Amino acid sequence: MSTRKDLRIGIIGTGFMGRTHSNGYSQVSHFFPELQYRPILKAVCSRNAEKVQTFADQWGYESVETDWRALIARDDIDAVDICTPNDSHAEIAIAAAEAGKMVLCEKPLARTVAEAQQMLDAIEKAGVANTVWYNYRRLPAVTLAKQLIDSGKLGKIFHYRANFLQDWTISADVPQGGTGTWRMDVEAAGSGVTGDLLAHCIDTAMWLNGSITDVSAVTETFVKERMHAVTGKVQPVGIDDACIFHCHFENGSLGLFESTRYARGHKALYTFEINGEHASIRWDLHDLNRLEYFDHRDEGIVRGWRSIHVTDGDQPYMNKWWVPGLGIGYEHSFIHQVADFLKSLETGEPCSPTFQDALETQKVCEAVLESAASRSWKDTGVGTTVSQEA
Ligand code: SOE
Repeated sequence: MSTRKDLRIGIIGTGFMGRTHSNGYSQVSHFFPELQYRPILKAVCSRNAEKVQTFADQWGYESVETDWRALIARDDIDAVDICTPNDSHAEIAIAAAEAGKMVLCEKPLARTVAEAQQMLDAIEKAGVANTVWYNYRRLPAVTLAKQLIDSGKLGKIFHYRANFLQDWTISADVPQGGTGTWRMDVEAAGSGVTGDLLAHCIDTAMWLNGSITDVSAVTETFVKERMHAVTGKVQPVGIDDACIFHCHFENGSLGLFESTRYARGHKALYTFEINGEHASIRWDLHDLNRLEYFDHRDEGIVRGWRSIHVTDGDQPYMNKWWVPGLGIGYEHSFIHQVADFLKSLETGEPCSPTFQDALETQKVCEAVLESAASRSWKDTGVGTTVSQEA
């Protein structure tokens, strides 16, 4: 007799993230057959009845809803997955937790620290399983970077450098607000590149290198007014188009981060490099199966950057896929997150990044924006504050 348990998913939102998550649920049981829990695509919700039915048919959801409150009220939903724009994350997550549902929330957790804190309070009060989709942690090369750092191979870490560069908003004709361009509207998104892109870099950085304690940032909004897709009016732009910050980590290392949507030629260039006493590593989303590693302890005549193709069975997650040497893609990070979430239900361990972890990232993002606005250093409230110790 099968001992498998169903996890009945209700997903809210049918955009880009609705698709990546749905693919994760659809694939996971094929590749992680040992897991006790199996996701069931129970219901999908979106306000547009025609669109949501098309999405349900395409992905195999059993039913549709056009009001998220109706989805949350259903007895046949165990876990609510939030794939809506950022301005509805808090309301939905809090209501879902109060209804006793597990909550999986797309990043960033919220628009502000205050919202994120309320969400965490609701989750903790309800005692429900939760996770936030900072998916890049679960690419095998990034997870391998974590293993190398934790094993002490790099030694003391001095520098952490990350970029997330895009170029899709350079034209002043790109509107703000509405489907597809809500990320340009500060009301819907909370911020620009800081919450959308740097939040990824910050999540990875704090996972790999510990807490960011204080920051000094500069932001710029290159196009000051844009047409709003909903109101049809030209309105001031409230988001940061670009952000650069430097920071201290709790372990004494220095961080340098840059993100922009104005780097012509770059569509989604997420890179990081970490320099330690003995070794360095670097990674590039455009070559996501590869981790570069330099170890000063190598014999001098062959010392140099190693290019590790992270596709072998003893490397993270890769025994689940094809055969050594064959790569995987962006979508696998979401499949891995679903697998790890399902595993966490078996073990009772949290599935990081949890709402608590994502609140820490939110604190760094908010400190970055405050620092830029006030042209001064800001403590993040995460970890021990270096500037206060000095
Ligand atoms: C923005 O273009 C975006 O889609 C982000 O919202 C995602 O989080 C990032 O992974 C890719 O870029």
